[in-house]
Amino acid sequence: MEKTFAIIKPDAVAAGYSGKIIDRIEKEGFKIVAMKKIWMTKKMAEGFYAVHKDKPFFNDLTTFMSSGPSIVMILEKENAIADWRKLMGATNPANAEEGTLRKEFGKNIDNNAVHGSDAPETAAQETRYFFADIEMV
Ligand code: RTP
Ligand code: MG
Repeated sequence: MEKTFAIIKPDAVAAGYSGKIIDRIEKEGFKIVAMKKIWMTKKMAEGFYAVHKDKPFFNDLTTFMSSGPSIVMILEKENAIADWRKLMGATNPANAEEGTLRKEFGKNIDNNAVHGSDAPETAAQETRYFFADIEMV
């Protein structure tokens, strides 16, 4: 079984989509190993997305991620990393396939509803960034 790290981003939480997204996660066969609602500081968001620090969208991205509560989760399933990215859909909801979360709940490339780790190393690193061992059940 593989684990991945996921976020329901501030736009989706504010719009009241958390329940619908969590329902979909369970229906698609992911087990929620850990979950909590947090309000990231700008500094936490900057650390989380440090890989993008030189990109032109870095300031907007980290301002958005610290603009309100989000829900962070650890999801478990066979092939969890790739399958969660597939369920999320393309980064830009305009290009996301029918049936994906970003197609259904994303507004635009900046407000795209969900995050998912892109590789085993980032999944492990992002998990440690937000969760202590005792929170992983
Ligand atoms: P995420 O990390 O949030 O799951 O999204 P992703 O892997 O699909 O996309 P990534 O390249 O890691 O970008 C992180 C977030 O930055 C915003 N972005 N804006 N304006 C742009 O060209 C642009 N490119 C990326 C998106 O909100 C994306 O989710
Ligand atoms: Mg990414």
